[in-house]
Amino acid sequence: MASSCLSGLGWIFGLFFSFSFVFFKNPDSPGKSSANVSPEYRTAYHFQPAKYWINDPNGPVYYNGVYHLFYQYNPYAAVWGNISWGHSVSTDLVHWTGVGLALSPTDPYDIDGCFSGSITILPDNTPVIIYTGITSKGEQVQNIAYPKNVSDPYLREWIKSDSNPVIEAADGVNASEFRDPTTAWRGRDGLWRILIGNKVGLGGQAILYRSSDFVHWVQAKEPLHSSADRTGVWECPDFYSYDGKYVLKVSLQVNWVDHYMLGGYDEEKDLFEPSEEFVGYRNWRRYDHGKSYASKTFVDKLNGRRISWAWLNESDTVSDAVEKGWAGIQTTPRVVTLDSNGRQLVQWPVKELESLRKKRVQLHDAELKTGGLLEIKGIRASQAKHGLLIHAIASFFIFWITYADVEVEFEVSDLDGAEHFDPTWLVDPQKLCTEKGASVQGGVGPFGLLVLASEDREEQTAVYFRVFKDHNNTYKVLMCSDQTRSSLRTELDKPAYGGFVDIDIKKDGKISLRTLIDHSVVESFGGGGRTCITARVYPTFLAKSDAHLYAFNNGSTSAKISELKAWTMAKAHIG
Ligand code: DQQ
Repeated sequence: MASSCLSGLGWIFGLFFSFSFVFFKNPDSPGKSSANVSPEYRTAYHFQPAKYWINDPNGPVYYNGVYHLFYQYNPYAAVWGNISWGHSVSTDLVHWTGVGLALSPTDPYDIDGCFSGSITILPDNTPVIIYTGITSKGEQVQNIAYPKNVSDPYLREWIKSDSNPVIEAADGVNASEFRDPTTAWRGRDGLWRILIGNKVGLGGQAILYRSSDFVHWVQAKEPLHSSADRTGVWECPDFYSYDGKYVLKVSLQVNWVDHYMLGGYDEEKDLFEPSEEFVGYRNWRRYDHGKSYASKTFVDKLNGRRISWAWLNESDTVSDAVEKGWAGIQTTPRVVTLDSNGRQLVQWPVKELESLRKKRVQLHDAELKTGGLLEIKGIRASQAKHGLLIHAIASFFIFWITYADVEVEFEVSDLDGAEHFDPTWLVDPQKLCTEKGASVQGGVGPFGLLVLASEDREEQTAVYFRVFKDHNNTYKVLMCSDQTRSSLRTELDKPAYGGFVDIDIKKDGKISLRTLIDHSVVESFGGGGRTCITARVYPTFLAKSDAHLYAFNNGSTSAKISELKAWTMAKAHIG
């Protein structure tokens, strides 16, 4: 509330001084805290409930005109525990209303937690939840629940089945790592199939079960897929297809990353076979190279698209979470498609999010020379720094960038100066981003954005690209999201995330970046969503003053912003 009042005041202030853009919040104003627990860190449009802890998205579904998002929730504290299913509903995927708990740990088969699971809509149009319950012995079993009243548009109350648990781990199956059932699909034989994530040896597997009635389940002889690589348990499996190409996603605690394989599915044998380039855990791709985990997709029947959510964990400390009274948020809902080259998935925020876009700043053909730094704000044509040349500008003179949506296209016509590429770098792009930070001069790049930056840029999150040339004269594009300078606080988790972007920079000459900035979130999509990197950041200055946004180039070759559009965002109703 305080922040929206201040934002209104800022507008008036900005209108008055027509060319000044930054407006300051009074550091002493009520409700503003300089402490680590400022309300400024709560998100404006990334989903989080009104209070307390959340983790995995569960059972997302579109049903009778309403989107439902369930999530792992602690209804008593801002730390993991008492795991229940929170439940919020929406008609547009942007504004959300909490409708209470769908599942609570009340029965012998889930008394120690209602863990993750999914929803399937049965042929008679009844939605059914299948989820993992933790028994008092710590065993993981699978349970089902139905809406108490399917004519309640919000499906507020859920009744657990008398048949629970409907699946218990068979002899020889590790019952303490046996969880997170998928949405079911039906085979040609009419039987339902689900997958359950499991650990086997040091590796993992997706165990397949079949059922004719959703209550009685029989384990298939073979898992849908398994790996002896040291992946540990496969959490939150997800399995779906695009025109005959199948995706198997698993969430791995070994690195807290969602990995996926593309491949084929033999429906007769119920076996998934990864394509050659996805064989071996090291060759699995990542949904997101940052802090994003336990994702789950669903089919939005209304718009014929597949949408994914994922949990964004904290980078702040547990004691701060307790003091703030909340921890954990969700990514924006992202449409997931298969790239036209068939080699990878592409993710993009749902178009509904654009309804929050307000004031826009736009730039065309702005050249970023070596060392160039351009502040994105209400810009005057004379504003040039460090060799920066602005050919054309458009403008609003006030811009609120604590929560914003930025789309930019960088053009690089001269690739001759690209640094030499060492193929071993493919193994660990995060290490490469750590070594080659935004201020380390390169050949082509680093160029990109500095977001959530303080006025003196002591605090900044750099989202940027570097282009390398390998011995075959082909080019590799690295994307980084560097948190190392995101906050002056040292106790935060502040890695420099990285991933390669699968585009042909020589042919295209361009690379796009979209970054969703939301108080303590920087969610970035490189190359049209081919590479996604999400970060949680807690700059100290945000408690007292507003954020700045810059474009920069620290390469020895010029880059151009062919187009930049940045919108301030309205606050969504979330909770
Ligand atoms: N979170 C749930 C589990 C799942 C894990 C527990 C993944 O069901 O395996 O809160 O984050």
